[in-house]
Amino acid sequence: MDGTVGRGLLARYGSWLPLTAATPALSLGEGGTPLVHVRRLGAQMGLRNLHVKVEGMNPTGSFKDRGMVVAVAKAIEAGAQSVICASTGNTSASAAAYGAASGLEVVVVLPKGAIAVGKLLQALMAGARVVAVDGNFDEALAVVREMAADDDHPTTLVNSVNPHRIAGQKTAAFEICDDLGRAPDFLAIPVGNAGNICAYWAGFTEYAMAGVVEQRPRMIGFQAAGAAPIVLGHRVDHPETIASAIRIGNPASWSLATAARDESGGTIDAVTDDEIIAAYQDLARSEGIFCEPSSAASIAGVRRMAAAGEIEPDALVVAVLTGNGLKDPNTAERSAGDRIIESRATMDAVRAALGW
Ligand code: AN7
Repeated sequence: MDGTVGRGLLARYGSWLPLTAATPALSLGEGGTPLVHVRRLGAQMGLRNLHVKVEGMNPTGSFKDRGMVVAVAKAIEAGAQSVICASTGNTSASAAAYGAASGLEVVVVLPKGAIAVGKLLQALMAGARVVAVDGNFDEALAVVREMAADDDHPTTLVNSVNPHRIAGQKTAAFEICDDLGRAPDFLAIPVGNAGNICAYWAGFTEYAMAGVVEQRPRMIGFQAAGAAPIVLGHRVDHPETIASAIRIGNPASWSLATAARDESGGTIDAVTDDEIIAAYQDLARSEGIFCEPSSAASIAGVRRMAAAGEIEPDALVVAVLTGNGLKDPNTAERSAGDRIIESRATMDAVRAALGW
């Protein structure tokens, strides 16, 4: 331990971040998330070295906190009093929390009725001003970009088009290399607005340039089949998937993401909702790790590639689990099924109900 673990990313990775003497020491304890070797799930896929990076362990339950701590700290440094974002849920939960901790006005613009309930409640509980628009995420992002560009009412945009978000999120790649003592062979990641895949690639590249690691991984990104613009090669006007966090039809970081894919010798592919839900259930049942549906896209993709022989059994694979399953109780309820056994409150009755 270097003495800064547990004090957040600005302290732990400050020398790799765009900080100055005037950047406030903001932290909710983000980063330092577990890298778990998932042996049982790996064995089911024929992979001996499958690991998951459990980003749902961040303070607001997703990887967004890594980018948000930097974006909000830099906004404060620049004198901002207000931040704004569009979101499929996690960005808004994170902006709301870091904004609350900093005394900023937070405005979040959300696609109405399309946000997992936990994420919406996180934003509301933290006191964010929530605007639900009758459009999808891509339309909401267009609105907040316009608002942030207009000087009439100054506010700082904290979506991943803000470069400080990407700077913060690259620290997850550093942590993976620090934990493994090298870079993995494959880095599997869900792709929505496509900021995170670029952030990881930037992190691996910086570590390689500095000689901390020798190689960089192949980046393998996965979109949901109903919201797969990068795979299809064209915008999707009406994206649809059960994985609401990645229901995005026109990713802001599209060209950077394809550059990361190509430079790394990787791929960006689509996985179906059925594959996503199967991976979501298998992670929970085989490993006790409860991620949100969108996060499971990375595992669904790894499973597909392993079955096709595109990932060798001994490859060192890290799949990023971007968010916590508790955020989306409605999807969990539908996936868990009606599995509660009712019984009278006696030992004999409970034993009988169990068939013991
Ligand atoms: C759990 O919160 O876009 O490809 O507005 O919440 O960097 O967009 C969330 C995205 C993956 C995709 N997994 O990451 C938002 C938002 C989870 C997410 C992604 C998101 P990007």
